Amino acid sequence: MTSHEGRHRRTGGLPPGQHWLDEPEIMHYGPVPPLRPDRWTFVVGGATADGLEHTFEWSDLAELPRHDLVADMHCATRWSAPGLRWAGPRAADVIAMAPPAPEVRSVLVFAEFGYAANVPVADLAADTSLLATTLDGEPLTVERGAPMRLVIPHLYTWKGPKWVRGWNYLTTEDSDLGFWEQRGYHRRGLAWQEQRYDYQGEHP
Ligand SMILES: Nc1nc2c(c(=O)[nH]1)N[C@H]1C(S)=C(S)[C@@H](COP(=O)(O)O)O[C@H]1N2
Ligand SMILES: [Mo]
Repeated sequence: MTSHEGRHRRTGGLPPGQHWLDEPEIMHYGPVPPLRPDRWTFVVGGATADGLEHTFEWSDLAELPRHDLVADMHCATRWSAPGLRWAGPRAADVIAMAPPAPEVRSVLVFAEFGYAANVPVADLAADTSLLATTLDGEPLTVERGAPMRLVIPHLYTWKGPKWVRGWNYLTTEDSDLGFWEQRGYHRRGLAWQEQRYDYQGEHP
């Protein structure tokens, strides 16, 4: 396992029920979408503070400060991959530009082809939650989610849509569920508490 000492160094421990893989498997449901930056927008809607839908162009998000993050990846199918080096704007900076109404506790983050995931706003707003555009210093490949992918390292990786296109703020009346949440997976998905399935403990 010498590669853990090089580019891919583990940054944290191994959450319960996981085993290490050197490289993350490329994993997603459905086809890889074509890269069309000219038609790309990022939309924040649902219960926003001002009641409006906010649409960002690529150039709007490219102006935001960029942050580096080295993080392990934890897939709910039980593999973890060490030391991925991501960079991009913080999700928190997009929340600041299009904030939620006060009662909002969670979002449905959505991507191309209808993939989506439920994420608590508090997790999305964490300093370590990035809208990554590079991996290991290179622009994301299309298989890894180009042009942009959400990375929330403390949650299982299904909470980080590749080809992310925005999110909707949910109120307690909204029952929208993401792709895996519709199939019985957990609303929060905290890897450290092994929140794989919905029946495993509390969620917001
Ligand atoms: N759009 C989209 N994003 C997705 C998925 C998906 O099916 N569609 N799968 C998730 C899951 S379950 C995992 S483990 C990671 C895999 O990322 P990788 O292909 O870079 O290893 O992507 C996540 N993001
Ligand atoms: Mo996964």
